[in-house]
Parts: sequence; structure tokens; C-alpha cells
Amino acid sequence: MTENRLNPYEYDRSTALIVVDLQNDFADPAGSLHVNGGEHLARLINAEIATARKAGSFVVYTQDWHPPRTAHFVTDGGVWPVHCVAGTWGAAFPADLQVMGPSVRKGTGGEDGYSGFTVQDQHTGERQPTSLEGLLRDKSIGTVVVAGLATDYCVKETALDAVALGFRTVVARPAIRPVDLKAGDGDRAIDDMTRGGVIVA
Ligand code: VGL
Ligand code: ZN
Repeated sequence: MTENRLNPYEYDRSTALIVVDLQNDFADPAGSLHVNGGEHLARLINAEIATARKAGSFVVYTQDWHPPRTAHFVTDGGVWPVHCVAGTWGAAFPADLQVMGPSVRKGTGGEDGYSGFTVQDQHTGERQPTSLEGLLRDKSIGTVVVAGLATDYCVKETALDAVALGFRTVVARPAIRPVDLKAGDGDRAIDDMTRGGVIVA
């Protein structure tokens, strides 16, 4: 009965589920920045989406949405292989993911940054908000549940920003996976989130 539940927290109308960057380039084994185990998340997160919707919770998605050339990519001085280029297969949601709410696309102007709440100018470091906070405030959301990819980048930064913005923040541990550029990055990210006030459950 409860075996598909990813966390012990109840959904209600003041809770939102944020599905972070579940996109082919990260989730599909054929993607350019495939995250180990990412291919299992759509099924797990679909169950969470169903639970959330039944309780009247808001479901919102983020997508990494880069231009073909950005200093985020190794081809222009960054660290990452080219991924999630706007409008490509790699940037799309996996075909089996249930999409039941709006998507916030980030990095569209070539900005850097990993949080779904903010993008960052690569040169000045200046942060600009995305539309995500406004979407949550419009619905009087108090608690956010975060799931998706990747634990050590966008999940971590999104969850820590959510805490900073005053949301009670739960990360659904079974429904996240790390890039682990360095071994242990995912575990360190979980420690960082926990220390930062995120409930990792
Ligand atoms: C991400 C690396 C580069 C993420 C995005 O979604 O966690 N990671 N761009
Ligand atoms: Zn990216």
C-alpha cells in the first residue's frame, strides 16, 4: 500500500512536488550526461506524482535548457559535456514521465547555476530569479518535496534555495541520483542538505 511512497510526509494543497531536471540527457542511458540509475526515476516519480495529485498538491517541473554555446559546456571553457540544448531530444522529458504541471526552464540565456529558483551570470556572478518561487507563492505553498537529478547539483541547489526562501523542504531520497564526478559527491551533497535544514527522507 505505502511501498510506492518515496517519503513519509503527507501531501496536501499547501505542498508542491518539484521534479528537477528529469530529462533525457541525464535520465536516459543514451543521454550525453547520463546519471547512473537515472533511468529508473520516471517510474518512481510517476508514483509520487499520482500521490501528490490525489491530495490536490501542485506538481511543477524544472528543465535545464541551454543554448548550443554556453560557458557551462566544456566546448566553451566549462566542465560539462554539451547537454540539454533547448528543443533537442536531450532536453525533453523522458517519454514515460507523467507531465502534470508547468515546467520552469533555466539557463535559456546561457546563464550558469544549478538551482531551479535562480540563474547566475557567468561573468558577474549576479543571480536572477526564475519563475519558480512565484508559481509556489501563487498557490500558497508551504512545503516542497524535491525529486529528480542530480543530487549533487540541481537537486542540492534547488533544495537549499527552497530552505533559504522559507519553504519546509523535503528531498525524496529514493528518487534522486548523483553525478558523482568525484566519488562521494552525492553523499556529501546529502550531508550538506541535511546541515542546511533540508529533510532528506
Ligand atoms: C545539472 C550538471 C549540469 C543538473 C545540470 O541538473 O544537476 N548537472 N547541468
Ligand atoms: Zn546544465
